[in-house]
Order: sequence, then structure tokens, then C-alpha cells
Amino acid sequence: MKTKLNEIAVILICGIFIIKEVLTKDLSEEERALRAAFVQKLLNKQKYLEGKIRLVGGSNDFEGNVYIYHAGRWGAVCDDSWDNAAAQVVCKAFNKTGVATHGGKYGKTTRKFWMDDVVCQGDEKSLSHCVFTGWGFSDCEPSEVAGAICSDSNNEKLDVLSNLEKKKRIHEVLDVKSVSLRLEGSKTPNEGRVEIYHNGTWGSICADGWTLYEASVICRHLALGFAQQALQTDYFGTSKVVMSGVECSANESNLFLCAHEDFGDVTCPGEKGRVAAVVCTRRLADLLLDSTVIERTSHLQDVPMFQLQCAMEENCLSKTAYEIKEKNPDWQYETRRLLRFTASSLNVGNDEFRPYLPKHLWQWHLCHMHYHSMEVFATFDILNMAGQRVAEGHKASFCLEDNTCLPGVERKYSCKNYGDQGVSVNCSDVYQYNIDCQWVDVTDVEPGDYTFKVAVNPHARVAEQQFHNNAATCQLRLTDTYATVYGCVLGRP
Ligand SMILES: *[C@@H]1O[C@H](CO)[C@@H](O)[C@H](O)[C@H]1NC(C)=O
Ligand SMILES: *[C@@H]1O[C@H](CO)[C@@H](O)[C@H](O)[C@H]1NC(C)=O
Ligand SMILES: *[C@@H]1O[C@H](CO)[C@@H](O)[C@H](O)[C@H]1NC(C)=O
Ligand SMILES: *[C@@H]1O[C@H](CO)[C@@H](O)[C@H](O)[C@H]1NC(C)=O
Ligand SMILES: [Ca+2]
Repeated sequence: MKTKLNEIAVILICGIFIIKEVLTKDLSEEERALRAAFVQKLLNKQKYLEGKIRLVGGSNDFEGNVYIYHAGRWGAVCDDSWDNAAAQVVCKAFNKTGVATHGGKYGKTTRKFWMDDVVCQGDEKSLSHCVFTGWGFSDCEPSEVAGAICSDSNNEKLDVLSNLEKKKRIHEVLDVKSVSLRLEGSKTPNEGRVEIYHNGTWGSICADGWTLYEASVICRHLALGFAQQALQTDYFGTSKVVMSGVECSANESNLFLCAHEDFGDVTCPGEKGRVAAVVCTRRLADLLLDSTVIERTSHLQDVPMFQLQCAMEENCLSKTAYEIKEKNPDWQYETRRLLRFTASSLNVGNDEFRPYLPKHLWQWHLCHMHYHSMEVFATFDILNMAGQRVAEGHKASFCLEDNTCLPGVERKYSCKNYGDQGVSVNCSDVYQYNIDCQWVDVTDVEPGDYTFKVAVNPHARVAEQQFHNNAATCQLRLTDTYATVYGCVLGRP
């Protein structure tokens, strides 16, 4: 409230200055200087605040809904994709560690959303360094605000990493012989809110943190095929929430093998009435990442920066490249060392893989002259032996198409001319090692042994039959002159 008043005051003062400007053309030097100083101060404040974070609505300054300052205004952050890694980035600003909250735990926002679908790794300098849909692009309701609880405890960071291991499996806590599972609230049997029977009553699952990973296990458990949607909704009605913090790896054969936080009288963050629900289907895409082609094609290349201007615009180089560009007038002649490789994924499912964003939200990328239909289709990371990321090459977005198809299958999707994007069954979307951004910038990575991880559809934005064939974890040996990638193993992103 206080800052709102401040803002109003600033606007009023600005208005008065403008009126004064119109009325009195001949100002004294002194007045002119005063006014210039005032405007400068205003601009400085804006610059100082840019990217700053505020937590609002909690019991202290270190917990609440997340607001970020951008372009002169505070705005909210939507809770889609919001997780502890993002909260970690938020809390770092206060030298603390954090956990995420969802569904406007600290009240609805009255401000517009600045960010949506924020995906952080946890070690970004600030929230604006994470991947998100773009400033002001959001389809979220005022109740879907992301929040964070920051605290001083040091071991929370470890907890974030081993969340799934820390929680208890459901079968360890409940006698699964007396537990059953059903979908309720829909006329069709393949969808509904998820209900669990235990101790004489049926109850719902808390919607907080409910994703396609968990939904996949529900559909498999009930022999209904694959999860097309994971919903947090009251659309299928509601009942007492009896289980919270359900978390699956997505390859479990039944729900009881998944982890959970609590059972019985549970606390469930988020809007009242919203519970976990699923839509199951028998027809779904399934991308299979080709790990042998990664091993076969990986190599180093030194490229002068003047050839990388498009790539720089799309954030395909590491931070030091941008620092060099700012500081060094001859930056064009500096070179970057790139680990290039081909990434290819074959749709082995029984339905098409279609982009997450509808066509009218695709972004035109002038530099590369095509539309991007998915904000993050793939991530490439290099981790050191301690598991810390030393380089990343996430592609901000991709153009999905049928590049090659198995014999007898016709190519349908093409990126040319605002064409429909997707990957047909038995076709592959291929990113050859020689195209822009298909690399990791390893200029700053010391020679040594590393883990190289490539993942497609890394945040399970698009439903698939399974996710344990979407990521390749490989060994990487980096020397002064060459790189080899070997021993790739497929798993979940
Ligand atoms: C966080 O810690 C760093 C170094 O320990 C210090 O320079 C910085 O001022 C601290 N920031 C806050 C907000 O306390
Ligand atoms: C089962 O239900 C009874 C009453 O309906 C209750 O007293 C008991 O605590 C419940 N047990 C569990 C494990 O929830
Ligand atoms: C599921 O995947 C994990 C790795 O993500 C693996 O450790 C586990 O064995 C798999 N479980 C099944 C049932 O395949
Ligand atoms: C895809 O290929 C598999 C194996 O070659 C084949 O069984 C299946 O019928 C093909 N599906 C389509 C839609 O072409
Ligand atoms: Ca897959």
C-alpha cells in the first residue's frame, strides 16, 4: 500500500512538472538543474529496482507472494511451473534458502502478471535469468500467484535436491490392501478427480504440485492408458483432501510406489475446492531421444563472435560472451568454443506430438526467420562431478517439424510459411549439429571429466506416453583440443 501511494505521488509530481513546463517556459538555470536532478533520480531508482524482488502478504519480509520490478512497475509471477528451484533463486536475494508456494497462498494479486511458466535451475543470479514466457505474457488468473518462504536453514538446499527421496512412499505408510483408487465427477470413465479410499471414506488428493508425472501413474494404475492432462481443478467436484505432496517419478506401475508428504488431516495450499484430477487417453505421442547420435556427432568448434550475432540475440551463449561484448570494442574478433552435437527425437507413440503453445502465441524470431512454438523444447547441461552446472545451452524455443520419417511415412509438419508444427508418429524432429544454437558454449569450462545431459520436453509441458526416454545422461571428456561424449543412458529429465 505504501509503495502504491509513493507511485501515485510520483505520478502527481511528474504531472505537475509537465504542467509547469507548459505554463512557464522561461525557467531559471537553478530550477532547470533541480528538475534534471529529480528526473535523474527517478531514472536511477528505476534502474536500481529493475529485476528486484519483493515478497508480499506474509508475516514478514521473507515470505509472501513474489513481485518483481520490471519496466517501472511491480508485477506478479504466475505459479505454473513454479517450484523450489525458483524459490531458491528468489530467496538468494535475501541470502536465504527457500521453498515455493502456489495458488496465491498469500492472497490474490491485484497487479498484472509480469512472468509465467518460470523455470529455474536454482543457481541463476536472479529470477529474470530463468526461462519464462516473456515479460507480460501470461494466461493466469489473479489467484494463481507464485510465492516463496525464505529461511536461514542451510540444509534446505539439499532438501530441494532430494525432495523425492526425503518423502515417504505411500505403501510404507498405508496398508495398500485396504486402499483403492477411482476417478470421480465425470460422465466418462477416463477422466475425473482422483479419489482414494481408506478407513471407510473416499477423499481427494491435494492439487498442489500435481503434474503429468503423477497423472501418468494414475492412468497406468487404473489401466486407462496415458495421462493427457493433469488438472488442478474443482471442475469434477470436490471432496475432503486426505493426501498431500504426492510426487511420482512417472515410471511407477501404481500410485502406492509414489512418494507423499502427509495422509489424513492434511494441509493443502492453494484455492479451496481445487483437487488433483486427470484425463487419461490411449492415444498419445512419445518422444524417444536418440542418444547414439549425440555420442556420434559431439565435437568442439571455435567460432568467431561476429558469426554468432543471431545466437547472441537468442541467448545461446554463456554470460561471459555478453560481458565481452559490453567491455571489448573488438569483441567480434573474440572466439567462443562450442560443443556441437545433433539432437534427434523420434515419435514412437501412437499420436502426434503438438506444441504446447497455440499458434497465435508463437513468437516470430526474426534472426532465424521462423516461428517458435514451444518456449523450452530441449535443455543441454554440463555438470561437474559434484553435480553442479558449469554450462548450459538451453534453447529458448524450437520450431517443431518432421525432418525425417521411417519408410512409408509421409512428412506432414514443416516450419516454413507459418506451417503447422508438430512431430508425426514414426517421424523425427532433428536438430543437426551445424544449426545455430544447437550447442553448449564451453568457452569457460576447464578441461576435465563431466556429465553431459540432454533432455527434450524437459518440463513435461506436452503430454507423452512416458518420460523416461526423454533425457540422455552422458559422460563428457573435455580436453584443450577435443571433446568426446560416451556412455549415454536414457532416463527422465
Ligand atoms: C548477502 O551476503 C553477501 C556476502 O556474504 C553480502 O555481501 C550481501 O550484502 C548480503 N545480502 C543481504 C541482502 O544480506
Ligand atoms: C479411521 O476412522 C476412525 C473414525 O471414523 C478414526 O477414529 C481413526 O482415527 C481413523 N484412522 C485413521 C488411520 O485415519
Ligand atoms: C524409474 O526411474 C528411476 C530413475 O528415474 C529408476 O531408478 C527406477 O528404477 C525406475 N523404476 C521403474 C519401475 O522402472
Ligand atoms: C510406426 O512404426 C512401427 C514400427 O515400425 C509400426 O509398427 C507402426 O505401425 C508405425 N505407425 C505408423 C502410424 O506409421
Ligand atoms: Ca517420451
